[in-house]
Amino acid sequence: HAAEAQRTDLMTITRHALNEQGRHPESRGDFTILLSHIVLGCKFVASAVNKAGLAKLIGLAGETNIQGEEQKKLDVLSNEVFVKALVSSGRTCVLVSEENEEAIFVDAQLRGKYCVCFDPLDGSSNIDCGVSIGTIFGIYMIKDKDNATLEDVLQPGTNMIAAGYCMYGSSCTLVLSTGNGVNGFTLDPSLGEFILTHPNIKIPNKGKIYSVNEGNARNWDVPTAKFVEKCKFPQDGSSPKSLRYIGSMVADVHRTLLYGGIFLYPADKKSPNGKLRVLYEVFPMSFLMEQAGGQSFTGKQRALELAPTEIHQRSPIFLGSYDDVEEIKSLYASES
Ligand code: AFP
Repeated sequence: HAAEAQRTDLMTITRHALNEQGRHPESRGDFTILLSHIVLGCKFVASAVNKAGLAKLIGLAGETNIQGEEQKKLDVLSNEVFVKALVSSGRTCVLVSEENEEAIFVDAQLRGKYCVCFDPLDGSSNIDCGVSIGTIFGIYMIKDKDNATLEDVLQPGTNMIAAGYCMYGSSCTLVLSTGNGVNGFTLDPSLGEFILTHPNIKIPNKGKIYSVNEGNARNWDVPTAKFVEKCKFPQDGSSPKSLRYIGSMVADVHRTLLYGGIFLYPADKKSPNGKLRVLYEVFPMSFLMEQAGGQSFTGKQRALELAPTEIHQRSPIFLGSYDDVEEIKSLYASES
């Protein structure tokens, strides 16, 4: 249709959230407001990341230190923007950030019903070479606003009501689930709006890609080693899988979600719990994978059923296409 060449009916992320709200007649728009504050944080980081290279070369306002310190600053800056945006939304109660050792309890007069666990700038070791990085977030409902405790953020991932990530890559994409499938929105820089570009994302049942830091191979356990061996030397007549590993979880998971395959950060002898953090890496990504028709497994159980006891706890993780995760599950099952 020639008439479709220029789209005029734009589904912004706010419009989408308002539509979703229609499914919950009791809702008063609190989630939409919370989301708009998260989106503000993402737009800020997107713009700051774009300028990061320039800041280093020519020094942007106030940034006189050219010893590579703006990299650290970008983490810290992004965190401050997110914390302030979340608190000022008036819709949050407990916040957990990768950047803060302790959980943040919002002052009583600004308290709302949501708890947000987030990593404001994940994969930050990739900033200096311009590789994709991202923000990850998971959202819970508070049990009792007047008695907020750490228990409110130490819930199993199955209690999450929404999760998402924003990838700062060749384009800026925000992927979100509120428990009703997964949708992807791309930032139109000329409008400053996230527009629905990837409606109802479903991960292929089986993929041709595996994604892992193979430099850790000598410390892997037997099921992980067997699995990767099978990716390279399949015994069932199928073609070997391709290896893709960026080292930036958002980018590796985003590719896995769109193209299919498996992403793994397993346990190894040196790191018995792997590297990735349960609250703001493992849970949100597992929630999105399941909502897209894939699976997520820790080596012992369904990842979302983990019951965390510490806010910065780590867990091994295998997530992606349903059939590919099924294979690693059966390798662990035959091991025990
Ligand atoms: P950085 O923030 O230090 O770059 O770590 C990124 C990360 O937490 C995650 O985004 C990657 O998936 C993972 O670490 C990569 O870890 P390895 O460098 O050990 O492969």
